[in-house]
Amino acid sequence: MDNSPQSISFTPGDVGVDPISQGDVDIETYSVVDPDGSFDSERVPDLSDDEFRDLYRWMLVQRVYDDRATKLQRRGQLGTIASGRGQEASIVGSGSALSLDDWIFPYGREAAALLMHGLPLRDLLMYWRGIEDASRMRNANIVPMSISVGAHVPFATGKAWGMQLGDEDTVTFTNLGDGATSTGAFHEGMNLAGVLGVPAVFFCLNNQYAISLSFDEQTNAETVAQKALAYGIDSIRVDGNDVLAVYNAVSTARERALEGNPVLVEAVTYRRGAHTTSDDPTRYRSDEEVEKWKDRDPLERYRSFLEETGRWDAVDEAAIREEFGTEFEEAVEAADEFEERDVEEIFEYLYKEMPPELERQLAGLEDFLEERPDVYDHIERRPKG
Ligand SMILES: Cc1ncc(C[n+]2csc(CCOP(=O)(O)OP(=O)(O)O)c2C)c(N)n1
Ligand SMILES: [Mg+2]
Repeated sequence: MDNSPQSISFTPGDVGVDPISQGDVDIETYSVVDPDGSFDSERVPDLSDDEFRDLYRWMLVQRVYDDRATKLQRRGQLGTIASGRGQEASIVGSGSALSLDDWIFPYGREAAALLMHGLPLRDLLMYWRGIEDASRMRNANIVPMSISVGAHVPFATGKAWGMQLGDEDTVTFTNLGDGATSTGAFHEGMNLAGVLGVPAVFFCLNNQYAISLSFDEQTNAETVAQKALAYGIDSIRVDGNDVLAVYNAVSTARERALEGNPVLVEAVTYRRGAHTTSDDPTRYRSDEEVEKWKDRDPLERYRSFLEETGRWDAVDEAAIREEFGTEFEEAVEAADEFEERDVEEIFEYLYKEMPPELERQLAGLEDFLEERPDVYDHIERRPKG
């Protein structure tokens, strides 16, 4: 028998089947106020003068918070801090489009949104001091921050499922970064949200970097928004430096989510500062790039809108800075007064009752500290409340 391979007469090649590619989907980036300050009056939301001014106030609060918290970290009084500089419009536009009854799943940069939903400033500072107790997120419908990138997305879907089953008139609102959209958890959570039609809004602050990895290096997708379509979820791509556009986008997404259509919102923005205080961004991006985005500053753009519409004169920028500065100092003092905790506290929060494996680890730590009291001294010197 002849064992030689059968000759194949087919000629592989392009026979004219048209694949669908990402370029076939036209994704608009929604905006209201352009970088040059001109705006589309038909898209301006129906807010009172005070509400328009409040959006500015909260953006300024975010900026002052970032500056002051960064200084506090430099003085050794915070463990680290993830600044929202450059992303104020995304943070404030989204936070103000939510109801206080909604549940926020935060990821770390959205200080102003958490404060406007009731989180005490003291607790936010204590969180960045590494005080576990602050993760209780007192006084607010906010879950602990997801430091594990993207891991909160399935939980947000699950919580939204509970809201759906309980016939509640609320949504879950998840803040996540562009990097999070490359994790498995993001895709699982989105898929399930689509299948169940839960009241969930996923808000991606596409700030162009996941630490040092640029958006282009991280994904071949041209947008984050398109990722939703694979799961039968609607999406909105919005200029994340335009506070009114973000407000409109998230308001719309929220309404749709309440009707059983989860929505992914991609806010296109830029992380102007370092990833956290432990990062040096000059090692991986150019000054020109940073300058380009400085020209798209969200506060300046919104200020020009307020000027143009006759609302700026009643904004007292110095008073806002001073008032929040005082609040910040009081919050630091209150954090300093928080009862000191032992390092063993880190074992106490995961389970209601400590399981044997954690008990074993805790005993190991205690033995180690007994042998090496010098290490305990080092731990004692860490900043805390
Ligand atoms: C599961 C997981 N992998 C890696 C890290 C380390 N890490 C912390 S933040 C970060 C990048 C996050 O980027 P992005 O989601 O774009 O959010 P951004 O910080 O830019 O706002 C990484 C990789 C982590 N915390 N969790
Ligand atoms: Mg990012």
